[in-house]
Amino acid sequence: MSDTNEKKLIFSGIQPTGTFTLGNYIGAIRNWGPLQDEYNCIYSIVDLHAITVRQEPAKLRQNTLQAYALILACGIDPEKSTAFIQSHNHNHAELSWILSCSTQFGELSRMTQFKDKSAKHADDINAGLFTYPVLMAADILAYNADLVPIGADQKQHLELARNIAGRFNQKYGEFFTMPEPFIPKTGARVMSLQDPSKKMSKSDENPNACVLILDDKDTIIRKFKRAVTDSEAEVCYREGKDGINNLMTIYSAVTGKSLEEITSEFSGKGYGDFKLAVGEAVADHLEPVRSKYEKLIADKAYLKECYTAGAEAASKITRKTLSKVYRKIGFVDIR
Ligand code: ATP
Ligand code: LTN
Repeated sequence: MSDTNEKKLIFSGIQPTGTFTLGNYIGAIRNWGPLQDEYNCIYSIVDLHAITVRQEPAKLRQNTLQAYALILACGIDPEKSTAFIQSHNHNHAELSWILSCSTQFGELSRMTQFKDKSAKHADDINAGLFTYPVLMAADILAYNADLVPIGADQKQHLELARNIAGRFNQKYGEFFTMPEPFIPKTGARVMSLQDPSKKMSKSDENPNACVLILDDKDTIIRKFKRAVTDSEAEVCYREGKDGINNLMTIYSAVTGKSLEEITSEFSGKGYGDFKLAVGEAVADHLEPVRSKYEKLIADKAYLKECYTAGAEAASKITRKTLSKVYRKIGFVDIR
């Protein structure tokens, strides 16, 4: 048996709904690259998910290419991993239909992301927004993924994917692998810089609430300087200090320093010094990503070559899954 077959399989996805935030980066994508040697990794730009909220077609196309270039800039090596655009592999949508017949209306109604997004897009509570977690389950189960690297906000969706897999296995016999979440210890939930009780999100209307990974150094420093904190002047991680806790988490994630080390580094110093240090550390950390991105986005032919090969490799795996699923369900074989 080849080495490749012994490795566990990882799948994750990210929506092309805008430039990635520092939250997406720390909570998800930056963890993807280091997994490539130890696991078989499959990463997708999930454009089918993105259209659950209204998208302007030209902008979606641009965001999808940008997102693809960004994951490569963040360290995904298309020679080591399979990196593709979700709509290029039709098997995801097909399996999603099958799995929706093993999903209960009640369990979808309990999804907090559905509640949040339907409150935010009250004029367009479409069926796709409701069934979104079934498509996410299909993304994962189509590859029989063992591990799914995600931020903490996606844990509920992953639990649902496990329930759907379990129900299918119970009905038709053991088939799908039970996927496990892979959530980072530091930075699993990066909060908004303007309202630290809310998660940092690409779709936030307030541009000062989130740092984008393509923001330049001055912009990053300015956003951190304006970050909402408390009226004390003590840099320490404590309940009730959500703003400072968030900045400490971010600083720890980009410098590797522990919370204790950060507390002693800034003891006797004010929030101004601390915010500036966080801004500088984040900007320096993101600089190589930004310059790699600039090169990649200028080379559309290379990107096309990568996502075409990625889609072929991905489809090859999922075609097999789907034909086994069809047989299990009792569909008539055409061959
Ligand atoms: P949108 O605002 O369009 O809903 P989003 O910013 O929430 O998008 P997604 O594409 O839904 O981003 O998420 C991609 C990955 O980033 C997921 O694994 C998700 O858990 C992670 N993630 C998103 N926001 C954060 C955050 N604030 N902190 C940590 N991880 C996050
Ligand atoms: N639902 C996720 C994005 C996503 C995903 C996936 C993540 C779609 N399919 C499969 C991991 C595995 C989100 O909104 N962040």
